[in-house]
Amino acid sequence: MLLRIDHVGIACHNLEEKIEFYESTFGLTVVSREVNEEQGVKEAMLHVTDGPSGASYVQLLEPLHPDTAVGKFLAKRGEGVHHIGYGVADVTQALQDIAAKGIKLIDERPRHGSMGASIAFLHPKDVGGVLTELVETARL
Ligand code: MC0
Repeated sequence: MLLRIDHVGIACHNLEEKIEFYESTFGLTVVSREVNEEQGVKEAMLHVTDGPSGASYVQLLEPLHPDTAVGKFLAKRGEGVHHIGYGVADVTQALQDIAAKGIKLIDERPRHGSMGASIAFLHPKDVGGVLTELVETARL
C-alpha cells in the first residue's frame, strides 16, 4: 500500500531561516512554496531524491497562527518532526482499507495538499504516536 516516503514534515518557527539551514547544510533545493489556509500553514517542499515510485521531500512547516495544528505542536513540543507523509497510488482506497482495520482517521475524505496532491491524515494515537499522512501525487 505504501509506495515510498513522500515527505517528512518538520515544524519550525521561521520558515525562511529553516530553508536557509537545509539549503546550506544539505544542499537541498526548494521546489515549491505554498500557503495552505485550510491546514493553517506556510510551507516549502525541498527535493531530496527521485525513486521509481516518485520523489521524496523535506517539508518545512511554519504555522499561520498559534491556534493551528502546527502552532499547537510547536507550543507543546517545540521544533522537530511533525509528521511522515507516505505516497499511495489511491488515497481514497487506502483510507477505506486502513479504516477497515480500525485505525482512527483524521480525514474521512482527501483534502488539498502540497503541489496539488490529495492528502489525508491518520490519528497519531492509533499509529504509535506518529502523525501519518497519505499522499496521492497530482497527475500531470
Ligand atoms: C498532536 N499530537 C501529536 C501530534 N500533534 N502526536 C504526534 N505527532 C503530532 N504531530 C498529540 C498530542 O501530543 C496530544 O497527545 C494529542 O495528539 C492531541 O493533541 P492536541 O495538541 O490536543 O491537538 P488536537 O487534538 O487538537 O489535534 C491533534 C491532531 C491535529 C493530530 C488531530 O494536529 C490534526 O488534525 N492534524 C492533521 C492536520 C495537520 O497536522 N496539518 C498541518 C500540516 P496527548 O498524549 O497529550 O493527548 S498540513 C500538511 O502537511 C499539508 C500542507 C501537506 O503535507 O501537503
